[in-house]
Amino acid sequence: MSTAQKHIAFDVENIRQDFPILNRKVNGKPLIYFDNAATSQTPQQVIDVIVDYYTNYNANIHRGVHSLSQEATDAYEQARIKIQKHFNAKHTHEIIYTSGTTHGINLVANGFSSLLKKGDEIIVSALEHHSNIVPWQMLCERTGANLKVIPMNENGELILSEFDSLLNENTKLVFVNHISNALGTINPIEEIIAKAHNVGAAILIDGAQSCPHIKPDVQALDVDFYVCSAHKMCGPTGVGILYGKEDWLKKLPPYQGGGEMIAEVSFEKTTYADLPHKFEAGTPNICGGIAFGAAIDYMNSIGFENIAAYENELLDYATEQLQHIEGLKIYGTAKEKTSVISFNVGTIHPYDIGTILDKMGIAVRTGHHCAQPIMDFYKIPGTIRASFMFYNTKEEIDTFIASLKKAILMLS
Ligand code: C6P
Repeated sequence: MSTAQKHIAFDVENIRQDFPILNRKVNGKPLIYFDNAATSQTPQQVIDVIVDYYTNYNANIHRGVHSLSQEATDAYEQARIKIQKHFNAKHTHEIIYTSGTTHGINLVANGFSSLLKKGDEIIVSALEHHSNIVPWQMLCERTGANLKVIPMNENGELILSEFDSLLNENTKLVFVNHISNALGTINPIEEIIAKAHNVGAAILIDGAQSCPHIKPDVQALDVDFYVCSAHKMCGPTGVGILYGKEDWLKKLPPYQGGGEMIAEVSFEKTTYADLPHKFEAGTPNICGGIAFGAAIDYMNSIGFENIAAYENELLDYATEQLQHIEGLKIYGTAKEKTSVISFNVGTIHPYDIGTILDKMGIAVRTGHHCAQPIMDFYKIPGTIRASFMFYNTKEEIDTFIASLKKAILMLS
């Protein structure tokens, strides 16, 4: 399909009708929502699934013989199959429901406590969110393993030649995000995964920012663990998944103990349930899991290729206009980038610009974006971050640019 055809197929005005929140006003102005990297908005199709669940078949799962419990169990497990297909996992039981990316990373980090010893090495990247740094630091404290960091360059790209020199036979684990939340850099994860495997290390990819834009094929990537959150891809908060290769999930001990994750319990001995339930203690976010399946259906109905092509247009359009604003500096100019733009204007504090933009109905994120090492690299306290999804428009970008110019005038 040519780019022109793709563009015609992408009817953004029609798509926007699916998102009721886009009709609301904020501070008397039509909402322009450019904080999609923090959380995406929810289409009516997903809201309907949530309402249907609580209206018609709310029940606990895997526990009751009654009809409501069976309906809820079926819907929850059907959603798991949908998610498996979306990520192209080999087995349904390789999809573990979590409360989100942070939970998935902590589950794996905790599991490796019994597999690492003093002197082992784990490698993280300079581009990580705190969720993909702190759990590994805690793991190092527990085990005596050492944490090493793949450095980044001024454009916000990882320096892969430095990664090569960090890898050795002591490297046991590597963790990298697919896309940086603070800069939008798309990391070359195929290469990173292959390099990690060359020295026998396992690799976890944090897909929190990639899953809204890219459809990952975990088998083709040959990745060991991949994590994401539903709320960044048109689903609800409080649910996500950990994909893990079957062999690794079998090797890792359970994360939490409780109901649902056991085979048999006595005071003498407890045996654990098979995958995936071994990692799913307690009553899960049942409605969230079902709605996550609906969100994946929704995004696939638009098509990830269409989404990426359209969002790239928005990225180029906004970048071009921002570059013409005097004193404005964009952080993160990687060749491979998604629709996230982090910037500052002169010495104006990002928070001040964010506050004025909010008064004009425009939602952006300001601050360190839970990625303080990136801010330290650039020697700044934070940035203003505008992040676009497929339901945003060029007209919204025009309004944003005009409003930003007004804010700069007010603060200069
Ligand atoms: N980033 C942002 O505004 P949770 O909170 O568990 O759903 O996702 C954590 C997380 C992990 N990794 C990356 C790359 C992320 O971007 C995030 C969440 C949001 O950038 C909220 S801090």
